[in-house]
Amino acid sequence: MSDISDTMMANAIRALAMDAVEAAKSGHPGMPMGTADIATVLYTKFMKIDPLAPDWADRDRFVLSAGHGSMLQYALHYLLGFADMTLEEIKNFRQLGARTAGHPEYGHASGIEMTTGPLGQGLATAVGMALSERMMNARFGDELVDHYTYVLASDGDLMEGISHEAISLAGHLKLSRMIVLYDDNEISIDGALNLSESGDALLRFRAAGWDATRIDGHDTEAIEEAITAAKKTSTPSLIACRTTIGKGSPNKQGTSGAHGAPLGEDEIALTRKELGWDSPPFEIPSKIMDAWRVAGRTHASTRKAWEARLAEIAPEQRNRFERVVAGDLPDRLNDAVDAFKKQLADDKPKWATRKSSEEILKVIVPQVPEMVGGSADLTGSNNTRTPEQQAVSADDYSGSFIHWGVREHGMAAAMNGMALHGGFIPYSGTFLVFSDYSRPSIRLAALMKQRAIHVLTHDSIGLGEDGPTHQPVEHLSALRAMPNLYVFRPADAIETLECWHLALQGQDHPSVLSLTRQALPALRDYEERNLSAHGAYELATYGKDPQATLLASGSEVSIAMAAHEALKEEGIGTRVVSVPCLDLFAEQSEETKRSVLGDAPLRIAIEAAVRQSWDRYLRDDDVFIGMDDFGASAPADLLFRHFGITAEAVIAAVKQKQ
Ligand SMILES: Cc1ncc(C[n+]2csc(CCOP(=O)(O)OP(=O)(O)O)c2C)c(N)n1
Repeated sequence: MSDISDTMMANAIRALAMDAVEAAKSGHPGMPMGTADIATVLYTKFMKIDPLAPDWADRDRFVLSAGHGSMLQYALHYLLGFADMTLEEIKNFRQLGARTAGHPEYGHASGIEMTTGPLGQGLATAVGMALSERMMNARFGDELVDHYTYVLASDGDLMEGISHEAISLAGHLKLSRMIVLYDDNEISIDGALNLSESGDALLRFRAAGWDATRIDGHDTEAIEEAITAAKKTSTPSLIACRTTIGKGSPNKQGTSGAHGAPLGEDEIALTRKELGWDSPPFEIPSKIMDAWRVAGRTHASTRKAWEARLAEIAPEQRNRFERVVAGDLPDRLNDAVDAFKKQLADDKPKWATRKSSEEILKVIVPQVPEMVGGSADLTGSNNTRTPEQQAVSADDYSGSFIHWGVREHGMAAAMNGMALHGGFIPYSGTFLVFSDYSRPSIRLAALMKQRAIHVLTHDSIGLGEDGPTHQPVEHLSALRAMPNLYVFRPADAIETLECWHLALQGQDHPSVLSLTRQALPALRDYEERNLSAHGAYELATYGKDPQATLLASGSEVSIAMAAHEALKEEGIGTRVVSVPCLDLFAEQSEETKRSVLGDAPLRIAIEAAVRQSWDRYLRDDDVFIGMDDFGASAPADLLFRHFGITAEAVIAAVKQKQ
């Protein structure tokens, strides 16, 4: 037995946190100092991880939902012996290029399970991780999948609205392997928590189907007992750990002054005394360091035993496990896509693109069984469920469709958790207009480079009578503004298939599929190449010197085609360029862009939405036909006429220029 106490080990975290924040002259010392005891017990007695194999698929997951306490995670990784978390990195806390960013960033350092910082996201994302664990377990068994998801959450995490969606989902799905350690320090930035909160967190979680206890978050035995008990319950668990923020700082602990500013040299000196910590900044006494490094090796043998088990299972099952964990698509998908493309070219169905998407899912989901569908209570409208897909429930996690309920934000966050966990490709649905409700989580998916596919239907005034509250207007431009998010807006069934294929192939980004409620004509013939892959392509052209290039996406491509045909009758030549993905088009070479845009004297962009994202391709005298205000409640055909988004308007604009 080591003679190093838990408290001495925790003090190593406290010292690293206060010294790194001091060196950076910015950061949050209070949270890591307050939660050091919880983290020490969790990581030395429970966390099934191996710092030498940080991506081991059956590791326990830890999510630092209170991302401002990032030094807690960095200190832990350094002490446990993660190779990439060197002392140099700790000293470079918050500096450009360092792994030790202000908030933990996924991909910057191994062992960081997700990017956190926007409060509430970690807690909600962890729901998707815990759900994935159960779903992978149902598919591959205890031998391969048997781990826990731990979350360290703060008052801010619990105050955010998304926490409601997250805890009710986790409770409903009985995610018993999700354990939330709540840093119950009664302090936030403005001061005491009771300035803005008087609810009972324990009752709230219990009401959602969790077990919940409160303990002294500095009593290491109590922490150990509580986690041991939580692991045994059949419900998700909340452990409210009453802590003192900035624990150890004589003048700042217990106050918001410890939250987000360096303690200052004098206070640090006093804190060292209080903690009995004699070492200079960034030095850890060797006995304490040894104790941490020994803790870091605890599960090396567990990991090796797991690898041995994996090596022994039937090759087919092992290959499938390894493929889905790596996120690779099965080879057979390409053939299935191509065959269906040929069929669509023959059949020329006049489907709404949401319906096309459903028919496509019927073809691809059986080929890609790691796809997990869902909808925020709009399954019949989003067309995201295939007949074979069974719903996932607390009694049976083997299905591949999730009824997320009316929880768009929680759904998008949990989808991120599923993508991060590995083993699944989450796709899900709501109306495009409600992407406003899930946007913060979509943004994190883009930042973390995660493949979450959002099927967003009812994508314009074309949805008709539900009116302006349901008609997206600014959403396409707003979503296109987000880096590393690809917004696909296909024009017909074949384009929808191409866009689905691109979204699936895009392993390092989230995608939006913006789909119509209303039926659309078939516009495309068979072509083996994925024409949508460059974001835009010439769909039709007439005349030696076309008068205009008509650029359009989604449902408006058929309007452009109607105008093109009518003008052709009159001997006036135009080109139609279908633009299923402006984000992909933006990435093309200048040469490709020039050739697609062409050199006709006039460009007309047509999209039943605001003009903003088209601006970079429109010159001063070019024309935009779309929306510049909210929509209205009426049948769709009438609305297109009312707002002047018609072939006649396009024809008039071309003729006016002549
Ligand atoms: C969505 C979101 N809103 C606001 C913030 C800014 N912020 C960071 S920490 C914090 C609250 C701090 O209180 P608490 O969560 O209790 O953390 P503690 O002070 O205990 O470290 C706020 C408002 C944020 N990170 N995310």
